[in-house]
Amino acid sequence: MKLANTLLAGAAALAVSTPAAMAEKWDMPMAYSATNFHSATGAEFAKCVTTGTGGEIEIVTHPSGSLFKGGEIKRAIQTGQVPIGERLLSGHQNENAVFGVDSIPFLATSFDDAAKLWKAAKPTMEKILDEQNLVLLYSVPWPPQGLYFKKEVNSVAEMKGIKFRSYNVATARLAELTGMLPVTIEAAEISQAFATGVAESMISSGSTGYDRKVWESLSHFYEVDAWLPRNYIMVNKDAWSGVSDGNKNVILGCAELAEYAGAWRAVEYTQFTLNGLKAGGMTVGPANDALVGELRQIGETMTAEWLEAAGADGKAIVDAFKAMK
Ligand code: PCA
Repeated sequence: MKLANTLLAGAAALAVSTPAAMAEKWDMPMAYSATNFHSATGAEFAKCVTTGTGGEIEIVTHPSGSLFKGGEIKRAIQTGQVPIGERLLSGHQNENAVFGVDSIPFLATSFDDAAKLWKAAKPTMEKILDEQNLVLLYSVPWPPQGLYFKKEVNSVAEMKGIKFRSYNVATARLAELTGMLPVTIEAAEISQAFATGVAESMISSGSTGYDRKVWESLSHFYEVDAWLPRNYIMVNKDAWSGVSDGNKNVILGCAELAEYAGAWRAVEYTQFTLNGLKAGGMTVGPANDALVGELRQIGETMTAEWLEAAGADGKAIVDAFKAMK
């Protein structure tokens, strides 16, 4: 008993003499290539936090799905395996349809509209994430989504039977509605999937096609501008509660800067990567009007389905977004 008391007293003295906040290392898994603008933004954010907290919190990013794959990142943070990370927001549409608000075809098709839609959706997202033991820090859009093929395509009929790489619920549904065969593949693995014929087509940004050098297997990119999905950075709520108020302010400041810088980078990266696809030998341009018309019809079906699934929360977001336009 006496020994226990002495040990406790010793431990208390040690706690008092230790600096108020011990240096902590926060590993931050990210799913996309190190050279991608989301990863570059995350690396700057990490540096900002490390510098701003005087090294009390050192964030180390792990891009390319090297620590956890995209599909594993949210759970890893929720369960405290890592304190922080980045994930595609619409990757959780199967948990709650509201997460897929940014992947409704033709609802928000420009950077401006995507920013408005995010503003309308953010309070609801924060609430849902909070209920899941997560704190939302910042979010950055991907460039507009277009269709990749290994042949010229001018109608939905010509898509029938094509193996289509999907990355969320909406992309898998798009495949079904166009008669294609969806197969879910992480961005980090698409070069391999296209090279081996596991997939022959996808909808994504010029950015992801460029990052993964898809011209080695595919030939056409149609700028459909169907939607602009988002990535977001989240922190485990328990990890967040352990952060001092001063350091929370630093992290929030760095997050605001990252959100702004990331959005700017996304715009810059759009044309740069479309040029890159062309330089790689791909045919890059708008889809023809007939195909766009057919895709818009499919978009209407998907909008109705989403509104049905997302209920009152979903409708409130879409209404708030439309009121801002
Ligand atoms: N790239 C990511 C998501 C959206 C995008 O443009 C991907 O294809 O996985």
